[in-house]
Amino acid sequence: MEGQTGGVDESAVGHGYTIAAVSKLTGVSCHALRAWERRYAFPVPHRSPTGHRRYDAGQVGVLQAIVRRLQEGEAIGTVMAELRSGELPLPPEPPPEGAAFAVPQSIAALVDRLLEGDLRGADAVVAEAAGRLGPAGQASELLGPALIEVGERWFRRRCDVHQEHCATEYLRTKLHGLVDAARHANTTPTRTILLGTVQGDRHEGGLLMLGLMLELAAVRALILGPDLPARELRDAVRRWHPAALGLSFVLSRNVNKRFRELAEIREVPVFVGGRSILNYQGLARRHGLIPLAGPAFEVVGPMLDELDRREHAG
Ligand code: B12
Repeated sequence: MEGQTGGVDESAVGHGYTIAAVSKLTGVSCHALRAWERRYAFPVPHRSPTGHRRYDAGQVGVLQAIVRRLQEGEAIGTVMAELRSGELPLPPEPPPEGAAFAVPQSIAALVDRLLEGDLRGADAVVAEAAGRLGPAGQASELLGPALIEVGERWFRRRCDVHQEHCATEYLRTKLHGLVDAARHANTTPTRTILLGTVQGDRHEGGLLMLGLMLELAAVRALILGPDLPARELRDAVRRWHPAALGLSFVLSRNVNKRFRELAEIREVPVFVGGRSILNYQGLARRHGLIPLAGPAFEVVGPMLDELDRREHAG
């Protein structure tokens, strides 16, 4: 199965493999790939600008290792548990040259410095980026992608947990700094939006990115942080009367249940975004929620347009 590329559209590789290509390369059906993503959180693809799944060469290699274990007669649940615990033998990392996703130089340099514990070196990379990018660019072109790259390296066992924690902590601190500076500069906010993640979801990178983009757009972002029960979100809405609530969905667990709880919050429009929302936009609408798929810098405009439209409608 390894090295078998016949029949796969190579043009897809520059932007990542399509689900059909991965299915051809690994022998795993498209249906199973989507089911494993939901059930075992692997393989989680990147998304093309139009929202289609795109897998990288490393994920294809891991899938091939999984298929080998399945062919040996092992059950999928056991193999996925082996993957999580680090027991599954994995193929070597594909070379970065010509890989499906070549990580831009400054992102790789920043992550390398952080994993070496070299914070001064990391500061130098960030300072260089700050010299050529505004705060939105620093967040969306360097800090956010670096956060994801750290996670990917940890996942591929190219770094240990303490290295990942140190790097993630640094990147979150930098994002907080940008949010703080934008908030100070935003002296006459036009409206307030509450931001959080739902119960069980501890990923706060998306919140910080969205908070930054909103502050830069003259909106006060009250970031409540991650992992909030719906009851707390509802109480916060009743206490502070914001113009809207924005929730980031990174994990796709219990989405149905969370949507049902959020449907009870009727006082303000509830926007839902984040990497998991792509698969659940119809379900969100059926619960009266407003899904916004895409990076924060792209969706802030439509979010504010929607609020304007609702305000004008009365
Ligand atoms: C950092 C990280 C962590 C950190 C989080 C630290 C923190 N305090 O935030 C830690 C180590 C805690 C962690 C834990 C886990 N993680 Co994690 N993590 C990540 C990682 C590497 C980056 C996430 C991130 O910050 N992204 C950066 C942000 C900026 O991007 P974003 O979320 O896509 O948001 C953008 C847009 O979507 C949009 N947006 C976001 N929210 C919103 C909201 C609205 C309203 C709008 C309009 C827009 C919008 O704006 C953002 C900027 O453009 C991702 C890998 C990845 N590829 O994303 C995995 C990932 C999200 N984690 C994953 C998993 C499985 C886990 C764990 C279950 C691992 C484990 N076995 O324990 C736990 C779960 C913890 C929990 N209960 O939540 C999976 C999720 C799969 C899934 N769909 O369910 C991922 C995708 C990794 C993978 N490749 O499998 N994780």
